[in-house]
Amino acid sequence: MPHTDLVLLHAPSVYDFRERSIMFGPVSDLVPSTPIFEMYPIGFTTLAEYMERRGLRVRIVNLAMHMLAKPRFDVEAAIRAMRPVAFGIDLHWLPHAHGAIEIARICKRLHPDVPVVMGGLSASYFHEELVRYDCVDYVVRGDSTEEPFTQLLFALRRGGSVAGIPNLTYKTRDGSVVVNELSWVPDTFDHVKLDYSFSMRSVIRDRDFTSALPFRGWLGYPVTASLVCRGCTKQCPTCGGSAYAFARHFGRTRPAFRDPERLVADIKHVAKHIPGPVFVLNDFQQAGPDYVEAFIRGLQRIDFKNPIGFEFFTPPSEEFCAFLGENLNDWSMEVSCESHDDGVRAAFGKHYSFDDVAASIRHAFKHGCSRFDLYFMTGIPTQTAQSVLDTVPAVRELYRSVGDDRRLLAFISPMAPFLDPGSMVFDNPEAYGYRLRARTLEEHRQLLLQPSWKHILNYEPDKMTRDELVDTTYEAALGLNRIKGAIGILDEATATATEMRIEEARAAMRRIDAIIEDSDGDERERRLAAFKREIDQLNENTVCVKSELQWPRSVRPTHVVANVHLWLKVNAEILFPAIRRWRLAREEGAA
Ligand code: B12
Ligand code: SF4
Repeated sequence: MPHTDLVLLHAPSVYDFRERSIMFGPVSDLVPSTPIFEMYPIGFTTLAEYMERRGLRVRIVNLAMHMLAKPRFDVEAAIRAMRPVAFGIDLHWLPHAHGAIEIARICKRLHPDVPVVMGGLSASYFHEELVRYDCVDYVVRGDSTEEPFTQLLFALRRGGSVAGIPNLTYKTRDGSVVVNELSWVPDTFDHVKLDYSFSMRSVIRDRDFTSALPFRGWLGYPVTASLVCRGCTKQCPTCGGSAYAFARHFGRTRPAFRDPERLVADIKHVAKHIPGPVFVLNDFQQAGPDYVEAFIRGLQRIDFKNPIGFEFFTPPSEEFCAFLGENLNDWSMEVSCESHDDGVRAAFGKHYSFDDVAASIRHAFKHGCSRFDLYFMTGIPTQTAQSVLDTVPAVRELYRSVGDDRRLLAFISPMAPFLDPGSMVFDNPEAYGYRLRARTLEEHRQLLLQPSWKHILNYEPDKMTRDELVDTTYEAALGLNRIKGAIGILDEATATATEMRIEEARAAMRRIDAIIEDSDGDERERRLAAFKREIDQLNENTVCVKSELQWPRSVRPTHVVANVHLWLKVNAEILFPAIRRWRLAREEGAA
């Protein structure tokens, strides 16, 4: 391996998931990952490309993906073979609390002299607790760590002081914790590249395809995400990425938007190389009408052909849908309305009616929207078990009101495994009708090892028990599955298979409860272990199948040409490093 300054490691959510019997449940059914959350933060690519422009050498190794892909993949052997200046491990999503710390422990044990650096939103929230673990040397806080982390790496390389590095939490030799100011919080999102070029080049350069894969199954469904901003203008009370959470814990008082022309260029670059749909996250309407105009006209100018999907925080108006229809070829949208009940939705901080949702769906379809994904959630403030069950007839009625249009896809899933740290509810649970089952990082680590998602949940709402939450989530999912089967969105075989899986998952949850009730210690472990194969099969695709989330794609000859061209360029850079230096200097000048 050539000299590497930084190896960025992404851990599975639970390190030894291959040995443990844990019924993770439908925690990741509505994202592309499996329940071990193998997707690494997009920020790995912004960190890597920013650092490479400054002359550092960075490698991303997706350990979670390797462990999924090869049941015998030897994590320790892989880490032992690495010799970077520092290891970086993300603890961005709290569900990685177990895996991330176990990987840090392995790094420290095998390479006691190599510093371990952690970061991400959860690491930032729990920074003082995290840095006290023996295996962690530094935490770089905040939503934008490219510059401070680069400064840290240069300081580590030359053995210099870290006292002046912004956003850094660290331990001194005597073990005391120092918290530097969280002052590197850029106003814009323009200092980085978000066009996947680092990942594409690194596949060819490092000959490690698995590490670059964002999630299992990506090759069959190569979806990519484009990001409009860092931060959010909304105040959803359970969200650790809300305006409140950013202001209170991550030093950001307003979102940092990406220049719309850069966003268009990102999307154009992705589409040149990758045939899949592009998903634009973080509602671009937040940035105001001029941004909307510039972005959509930009997509029109490049005559964007791949399917493109947008996340919207509120149901779009007719005028807006018409504007999208006039300018785009193949567009879809996604809205999370959380509940059919206007009161529950308002308690979640979303102030629009279910009638507004229905109207927006009709407008979207009238103006050519390819599909409209509508998300519902269980476990949210003020929601009762009955309210969850009432979602089903309300959704049936909604389908009727749009003429049973098969382009509408409704989904339901639980707020799981965790209520987000840093959210308003996490900071003040009683005010929102919640009891927290874990507060500290260590408590969350321990929860992740519980045998089922009911036991892993870090909260219990006042209005329903965890048993009711689990049971009504499965019941509502059955209801939505039947509706989609009846309308013909799902073929009979798929709808029947999903129904069976939900029923089996429910039965498995009951069986786990029974094991917990009448056994403990080794006996309990033995009985759970005997059940592992079944549990593993039920852990994926419970409330729906991943293919339901997928939009169509098409490979064109231009993709093949573009990728062969890139392959040649990267290999030329390996043979002639001066070419690479010239490119990085040019990119740095353009940034
Ligand atoms: C985009 C997004 C997604 C995308 C993920 C795309 C991706 N690969 O990153 C999708 C939709 C797939 C997703 C899924 C999930 N998400 Co999400 N997501 C977001 C969102 C909307 C924006 C994040 C973003 O734009 N980041 C910008 C990118 C460029 O930066 P970054 O990746 O964060 O990385 C920077 C820093 O975090 C830090 N950093 C990251 N890693 C490391 C490592 C080191 C060593 C260092 C030093 C720094 C560092 O530095 C990076 C560079 O500056 C936020 C909400 C928000 N408003 O922020 C929620 C959010 C991050 N997601 C959240 C959650 C809970 C999830 C899920 C667990 C939900 C679920 N149960 O399925 C899954 C996990 C998926 C997985 N890992 O497999 C929570 C996290 C709360 C928490 N603290 O745990 C958030 C805050 C809000 C929410 N509820 O949605 N998510
Ligand atoms: S859940 Fe709400 S607060 Fe969180 S990122 Fe989405 S819109 Fe913003």
